[in-house]
Amino acid sequence: MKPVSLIQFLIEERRAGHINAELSLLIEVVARACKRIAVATNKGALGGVLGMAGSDDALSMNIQGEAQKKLDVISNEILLEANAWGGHLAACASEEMEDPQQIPDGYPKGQHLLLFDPLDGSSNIDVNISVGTIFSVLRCPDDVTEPKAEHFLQPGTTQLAAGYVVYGPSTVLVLTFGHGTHEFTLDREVGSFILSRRGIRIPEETAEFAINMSNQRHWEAPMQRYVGELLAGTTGPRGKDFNMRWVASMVADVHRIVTRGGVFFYPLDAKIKAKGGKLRLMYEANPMAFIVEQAGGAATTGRERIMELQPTGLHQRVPVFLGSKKEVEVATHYHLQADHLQADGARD
Ligand code: FBP
Repeated sequence: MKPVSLIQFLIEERRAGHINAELSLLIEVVARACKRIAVATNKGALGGVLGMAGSDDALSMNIQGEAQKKLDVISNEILLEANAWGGHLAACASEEMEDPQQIPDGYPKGQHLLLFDPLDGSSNIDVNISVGTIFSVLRCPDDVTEPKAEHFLQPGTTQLAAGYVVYGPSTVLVLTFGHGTHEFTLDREVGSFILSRRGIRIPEETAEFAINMSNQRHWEAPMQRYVGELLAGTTGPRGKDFNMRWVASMVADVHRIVTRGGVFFYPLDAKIKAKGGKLRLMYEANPMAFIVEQAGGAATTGRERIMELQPTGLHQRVPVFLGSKKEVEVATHYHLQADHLQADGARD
């Protein structure tokens, strides 16, 4: 079969009326920026891109209060620069910046808002484990010329596009416009993303789960129960054995699920309760939920569908349960059931 490049695929999506020319250009620009990030990550120590940003006595901190890695800053700058002049954006927002970035004066503005986590899985950069970029695209409200944070606070169901790129043994882009989820692999010789899987389906059943087990004692009771049953395997109520994986790069853990099924959890726990969760709604949970749902999977907070949440803050954090539908439903059911029993108990 003749290889289909990302550009060709975008033209097909435009002809099908799924996207307009401006959104097509936006995706092209983001994909090109991610190719530059792939080159930087691939260079590793030889490119002087490993380690912390800032100096030993003055580490550079991001809005999340996290010490930034050099590649966090480099990736953020590459994406900002690439998206400044194309005329397809009204503004963009990043995990690494407190407020939205306006389009510099002198450049044309577009109808779209772009949100991104420029380099997900930062804790794995220096140990050569897969990291990635995650992005989400929204429409800018018509009468807004200088978008503020509040203009980005739209539910995940209003996303026009979402995607991630994994910088691993190969560089892979996974994308949805709401008409299925598709995978492209970077052909390094040609320098183009080539369609490698169209219309991905995540199996509803799975025997593989991903969670940071070291947080177990901090989990809520329904999460303890759910994971306890997975670990009990054939000796427990689930009657089958489950295997565990945890890369600690959300993009890599989600890409494994998009590739062969599985379920991923970053639940609420006593340590992060005050923050509302670990992962960010606008540029981690919402785009991944859109991608997974379009591939036949499910994504909840353990209680609600992630994509129906009304965002309250640009850097808001939420619990994340996503992947093979059956397991997300079981884990979510255990949480809702426990809430009902607690409510009943409170009433009695
Ligand atoms: P960032 O690296 O973008 O801050 O993302 C957070 C993240 O690294 C996710 O990619 C990953 O799933 C999770 O945190 C790992 O958490 P932990 O360190 O608790 O295992």
